[in-house]
Amino acid sequence: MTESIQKVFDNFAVTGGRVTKVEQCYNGHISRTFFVSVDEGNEERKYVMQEVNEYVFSDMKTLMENIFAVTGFLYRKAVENGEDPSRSVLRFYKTKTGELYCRAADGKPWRIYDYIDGASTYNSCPGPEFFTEVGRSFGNFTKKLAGFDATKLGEVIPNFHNTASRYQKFLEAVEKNAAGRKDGVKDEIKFVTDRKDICEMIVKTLENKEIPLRVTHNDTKLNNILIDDETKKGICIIDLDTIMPGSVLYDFGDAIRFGASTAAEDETDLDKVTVNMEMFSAFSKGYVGELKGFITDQEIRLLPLGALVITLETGIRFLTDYLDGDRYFHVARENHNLDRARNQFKLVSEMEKRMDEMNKIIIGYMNLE
Ligand code: GN1
Ligand code: MG
Repeated sequence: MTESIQKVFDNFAVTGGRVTKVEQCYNGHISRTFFVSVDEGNEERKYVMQEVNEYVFSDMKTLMENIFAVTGFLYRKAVENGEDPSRSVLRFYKTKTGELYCRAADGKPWRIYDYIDGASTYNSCPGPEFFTEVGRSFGNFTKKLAGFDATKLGEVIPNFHNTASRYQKFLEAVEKNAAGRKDGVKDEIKFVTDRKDICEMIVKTLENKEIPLRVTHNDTKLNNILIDDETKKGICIIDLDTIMPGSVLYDFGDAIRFGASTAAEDETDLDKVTVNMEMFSAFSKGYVGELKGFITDQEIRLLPLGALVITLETGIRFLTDYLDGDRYFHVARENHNLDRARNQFKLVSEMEKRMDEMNKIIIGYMNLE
């Protein structure tokens, strides 16, 4: 591994040196991520190197142009605000020939950025205060991006959070039955088709301009934020691949789907899967607190719907991929995508029971001065 990573590393316009250690990070479901230590002569430095999944990101050029544009914008903003950009913005490097990524000998695309020391990602939430801070950080990210010119962004994955179109693609996958798995998932298919209306709710409110499109992150899982090890503050938002015009409902919703669930996304004991309302409230406090007065009241009112819709959408995506034969999300075991889908559907049912309670919590934060 070290040798092949070294070859890729040597393409980039970094100080350069000998790769001494490579650790794989298994958090993401899409790309392959490695923490790479390099002996640069007088110092040891660490980088993050990623092999991007081109099945998911078919337009590498646009993807990387987006990332350089967004990180450049955030860098300038951090400097203006007197923040240290080396800890609050990912710093990507071009190749020695000025390209935004390079290709390894096997043709796969790679990119590199500085590793930020003294900070960690989390796959489960240690406590409510921590989750309030995560909510504040994601809210703040949306705020910062408000000044970013959305016309500079290419749509890397068209209709990424268009839940109605996800529903249609799901029906096509059922029809196609590419992996011959349809008969084993009749109950799950029914769970989805029973909720066709829910899939259309946010799309409609965006279409009729009840809520606006904003530049959003679109993948606000808890493990896409770096938390400072000492201060426990959110310092840097990572995984910038899906920054596109979207809705705060999805960003809020995805953070709840992952961070306020009482179990991991692929937990198979469904009795363990529900929404932790204390966590829901904690995140809402940070998110609404940061964005109140900045986003519209209607957006705030609809945030709980975001949690429900994105959880359903994510379940639909896992089930679609299961039906397609596991082509999109990395799987580590048999039926992994099906386990994930069932888990998300259980969470949807739990959220459905608590919509009133969630709405009340949100209204409470909305009215706080
Ligand atoms: C993927 O790459 P990762 O693991 O942060 C996916 C998200 C899903 C998530 C489900 C580009 O995110 O949309 O919500 O898995 N990213 C893409 O865990 O499809
Ligand atoms: Mg990620």
